[in-house]
Amino acid sequence: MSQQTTVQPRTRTKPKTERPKLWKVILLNDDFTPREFVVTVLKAVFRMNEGRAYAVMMTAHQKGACVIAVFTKDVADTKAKEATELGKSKGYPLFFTTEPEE
Ligand code: TYC
Repeated sequence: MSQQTTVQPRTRTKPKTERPKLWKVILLNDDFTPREFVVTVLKAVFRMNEGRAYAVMMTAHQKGACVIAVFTKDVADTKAKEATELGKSKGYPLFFTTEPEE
């Protein structure tokens, strides 16, 4: 008794997964928020150490804005909102915004 086996051509079953687009969180300068408060918010919300937080704050202070980090859209929006709210709760106009990476 002979057996026949048919070899099926391999077909791709694994769908290609697109990488989610990343979003930048950007810190904007203003004339009122105290420098030390900006540093505190960067440390609390973005888990930066003192040196990194100070450098980012000074870049925004001198250049008008500074990219802080990139995240998925949800995380970027949540962190930007949380950080902006911390300023608002103290009456400061501190503002964090988001934009998609190219
Ligand atoms: N420019 C503010 C001041 O001189 C400090 C500051 C820095 C505020 C960075 C916001 O994103 C900022 N007190």
